[in-house]
Amino acid sequence: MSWVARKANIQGDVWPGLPKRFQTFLFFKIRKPDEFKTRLRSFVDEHITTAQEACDMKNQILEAKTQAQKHGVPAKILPLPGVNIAFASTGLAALGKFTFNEAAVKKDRNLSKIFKKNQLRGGLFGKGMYDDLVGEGWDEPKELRSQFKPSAGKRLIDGVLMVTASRAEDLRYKVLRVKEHFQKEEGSDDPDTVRMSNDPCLEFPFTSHGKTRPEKGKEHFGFEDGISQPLIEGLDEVAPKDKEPKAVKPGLIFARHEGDDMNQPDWAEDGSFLVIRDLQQLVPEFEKWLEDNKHNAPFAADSDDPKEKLAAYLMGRWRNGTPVDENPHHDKDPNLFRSNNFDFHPVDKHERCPFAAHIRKMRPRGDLNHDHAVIIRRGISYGDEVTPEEKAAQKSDETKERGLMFVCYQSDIRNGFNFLTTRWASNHHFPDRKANFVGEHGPGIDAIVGQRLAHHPERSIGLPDGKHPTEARIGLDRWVIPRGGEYFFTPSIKAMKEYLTGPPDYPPELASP
Ligand code: N7H
Repeated sequence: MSWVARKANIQGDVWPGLPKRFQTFLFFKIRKPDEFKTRLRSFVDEHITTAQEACDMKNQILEAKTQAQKHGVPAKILPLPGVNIAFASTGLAALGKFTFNEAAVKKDRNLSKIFKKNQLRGGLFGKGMYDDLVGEGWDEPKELRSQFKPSAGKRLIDGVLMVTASRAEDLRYKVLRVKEHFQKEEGSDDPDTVRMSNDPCLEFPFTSHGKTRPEKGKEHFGFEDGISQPLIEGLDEVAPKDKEPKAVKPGLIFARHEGDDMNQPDWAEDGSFLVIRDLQQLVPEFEKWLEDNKHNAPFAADSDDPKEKLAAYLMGRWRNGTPVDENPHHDKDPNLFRSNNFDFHPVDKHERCPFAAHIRKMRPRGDLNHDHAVIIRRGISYGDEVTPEEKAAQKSDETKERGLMFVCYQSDIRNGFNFLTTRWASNHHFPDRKANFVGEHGPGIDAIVGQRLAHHPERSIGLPDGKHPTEARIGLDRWVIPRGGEYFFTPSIKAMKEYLTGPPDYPPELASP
């Protein structure tokens, strides 16, 4: 299949991303699998936004911006709603397309063959986020939202419908249409008089909402986000600049492509694993810490703006996006605002970008010979702006939660999200082999998403101080609270029209957890 054909087969949020100022996450539970399958088949053509359609949307936005610039007027916001769907392992099991009972299935010769041919590989996907991250001790159950916790041993989420739009009213309209598609009474097809069923094939146990901040592009800590994404061979046509990371094999994101070693079943081709994670951000606390510590960091203390320099050290970019590797002194050069043209060389030093800065931990570029743990990020902020009262108290109001609905895609959760979080972000000694340059305590934990187990050292990062090895270290607080999430698989269009909506592979008693 050519890449042109694939664009009509891939869901658009995976690549190139759905344009979104507003997003609703409709987490669902499947009640009647057969009816759900029938409705899903027509839903795919009527509502799912493919990569091809998402590319067309992006072109329309670009054209509107060009026209607006030409006429010196603000660009018109185009509605451009989008919809994608993804399934948790429990959702695939509800469709009879995944089994948790491997041992029992393998006792039957026929089922055993089916298992070998069709079972989606990936132990973490099978387990789900709760069992994975609580089980391993990373997530604290008390901090997780109830919807992400199993109830009476049962997981509550079978899948997610993600609806996006550029205007709130278009989003509301599209969400209604999506719900109606799965929940209206049989035959009630006129949108003006639609009747919702009392016994629908799908329930929505809960819904989350994301919206971009008034300062578009910036997340709640005030950093420009969504700058650096991996370029994908065969899909992204732009050539990377000299120091930018090279394009990656498509198999790091898409199943059954070059670079994907998971040996997934045929039906999974062009699909991608999706991770959604609710990360609450303590913004006033983050600002207070910067204020309190701005004079404790060498070089920051005597810079023009110590607080901003300290923030830039933690992130690896100034808040306006300027990479500290390209300019550690200030953020005033407009050519660097969204630059991605850096590789941390010379990698035995961190005079410009601390080894433990968030972007260096999460995409180590020159620090690694092999770019193997790569994700595409599609997150969106949620919650309201910090109030003047919170600012004055330097403390988040418990009733006003805000954060990031972190969303990412990869062909293997263990080598993508899970690896980045547990092996890189949370490990004081990554990037590896830096002890000679930063001292025995290592580069430090990721200030944004590093998680700490009880037996781990206190949170800290090493900072440049002009010495060799550097000696300066600064203790960190925790400003991001993981509130739970789930692991999903985003199938291709073809998989949803054929395999997934076909007859079950296993009887319900052998499929269910
Ligand atoms: Fe991170 N932030 O807004 O503060 N992230 N991130 N992230 N992140 C990046 O380059 C942020 C999180 C990655 O290619 C930027 O687009 C926040 C998780 C990766 O150079 C900013 C949260 C994971 C990159 C933020 C959060 C990652 C990246 C710079 C949570 C993985 C690309 C802007 C609340 C498990 C690195 C940009 C590269 C960049 C923020 C979470 C990964 C500003 C607030 C959980 C791979």
